[in-house]
Amino acid sequence: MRPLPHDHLIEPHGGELVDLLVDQSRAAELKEASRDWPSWDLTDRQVCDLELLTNGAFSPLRGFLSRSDYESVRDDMRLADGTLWPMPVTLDVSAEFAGSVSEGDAIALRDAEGVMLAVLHVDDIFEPDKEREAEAVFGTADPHHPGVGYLLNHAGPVNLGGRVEALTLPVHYDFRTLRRTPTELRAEFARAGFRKVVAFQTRNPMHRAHVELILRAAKEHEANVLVHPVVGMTKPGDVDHYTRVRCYQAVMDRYPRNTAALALLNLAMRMGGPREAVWHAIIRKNHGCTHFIVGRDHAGPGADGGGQPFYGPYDAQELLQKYEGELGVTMVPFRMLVYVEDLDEYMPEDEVPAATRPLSISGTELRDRLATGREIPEWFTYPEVAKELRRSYPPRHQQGYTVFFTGLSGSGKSTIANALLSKLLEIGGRRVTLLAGDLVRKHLSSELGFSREHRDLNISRIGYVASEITKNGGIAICAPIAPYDTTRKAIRKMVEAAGGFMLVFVDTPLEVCEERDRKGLYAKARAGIIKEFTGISDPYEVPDDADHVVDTTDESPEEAAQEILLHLERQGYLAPPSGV
Ligand code: PPS
Repeated sequence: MRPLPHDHLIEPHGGELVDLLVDQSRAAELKEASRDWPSWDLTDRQVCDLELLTNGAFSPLRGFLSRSDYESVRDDMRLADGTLWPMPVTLDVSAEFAGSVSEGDAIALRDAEGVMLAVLHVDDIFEPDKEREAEAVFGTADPHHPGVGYLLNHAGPVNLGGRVEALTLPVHYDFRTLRRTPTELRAEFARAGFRKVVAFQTRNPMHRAHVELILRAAKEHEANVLVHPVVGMTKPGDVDHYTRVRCYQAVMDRYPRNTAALALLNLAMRMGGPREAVWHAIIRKNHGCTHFIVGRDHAGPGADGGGQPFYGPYDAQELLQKYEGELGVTMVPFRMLVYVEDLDEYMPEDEVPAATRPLSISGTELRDRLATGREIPEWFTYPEVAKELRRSYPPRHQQGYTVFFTGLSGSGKSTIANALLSKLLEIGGRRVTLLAGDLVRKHLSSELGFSREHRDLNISRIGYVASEITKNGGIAICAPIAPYDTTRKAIRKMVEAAGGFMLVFVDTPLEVCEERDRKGLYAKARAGIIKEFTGISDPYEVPDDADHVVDTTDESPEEAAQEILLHLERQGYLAPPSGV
């Protein structure tokens, strides 16, 4: 194998952009040699980091931080040679994997499909002090902070540091023309004659306030605009990037012709507030920008366990201001813009004249308006953005949901589920699937018995199918015994990520079920012919989170199904009468 080039790991800011992609012959050589090397399967975050290392967005980094760089970044926001760098970019691995590697080894870095993306030449193997890192980088060790939660609860215990040689950039199949490397964007700005470029970072859909803010910044600094949203990893619960990018595209012609560009950044955010703002500025400088907008609560992590914000709203502006000279990026600070109805104008919140009425709509309120199909005013967002959001977030009565029955054998689950199915089909306009216990046991779980392990497997299969139906806008009705609380809760979580979920506990007492004994199973269970029978020789954990409880000793199946229908109506899941 050819000896490794002796380049330095780092270059100061202002140097050439780093490009870690090797040529074809070196790539072939590395691939051949990698047959004998250990392989590390990169996490989603690590794939994002590797992409930005490879394409130079993280210049001057040439690899994952070694111990000395890591400690220096953590404590002083600088690499060991003094270059400003605020965020640890580390390759965390399991203790087991770290045990299979020695300093001086090379390892293959692979994506989830097993494609070899790069080689790491391991210089350093070290265990980070995670609490200390959290305190130093994020200012807190509270795991409610998403960056801290990731570090403490997900990241592996050992870091591998060293230089990277990349064979290929990770492949993206979506919005390909918008994914531009720092080199490509710099070249594009040069071609377009953009000398000054102000970058706008975002992880949210852009509404009128954002566009107004960017236009003001551009005018003030006589600069062109780069709308540079993050599409890698943002804050859990954010609007998905497909929807957001369609929204960004929809408003690009609101900027004066030939003065604005849109490109996507596959960054894995840490929600690190002030330090992250400095990091974002460095990344934008690498993409050829001269100015960087920092608004209120930049890269904010949300609230701590006590409901308090982790950072002050303008802490990020203050920190970046200290370093803008050193970085050669002009920070463009912005106060929150609000809409003043009397003047039909957006203005910073602290400039609103007394006796006028500032308006704004929070993210929560916007979600609520979408869910209930209420109007989204034009002063707040452009009709084309509202249309995209409505496509992705239809009102509740067009969203998918799951009605999940639980209860003892013979409690009446299936009968009520069938009655509900008929009623929903009579109303019409929706696709409904009944995952009846016996059909599931026949088609999905025929090999399973009734041990805890098998029951859990059975329920998680039902939950998975229900979540897929829900995600695709259908209605799933499930009616298994589902005796275990933790399993039911896991299903709720999975389905709620895709749409609505309603847990119905059919609370028919064991004595009543046993007396009915429609299938004769209770008698067999009592006689010990059927083992592990729920309620007799196997547990049933009563739910503490049921959205609706039915007692069939008082209610007929017809009445119970009607009650559930009314519950669904109250929650907004039934279509309003036509014409409304
Ligand atoms: S589970 O626990 O949710 O996986 O069970 P489920 O898939 O709903 O299957 C329950 C039906 O299987 C019959 N059956 C038993 N139930 C409980 N315990 C044991 N050991 C058992 N063996 C067979 C029973 O008919 C259940 O149907 P339902 O409709 O609930 O009466």
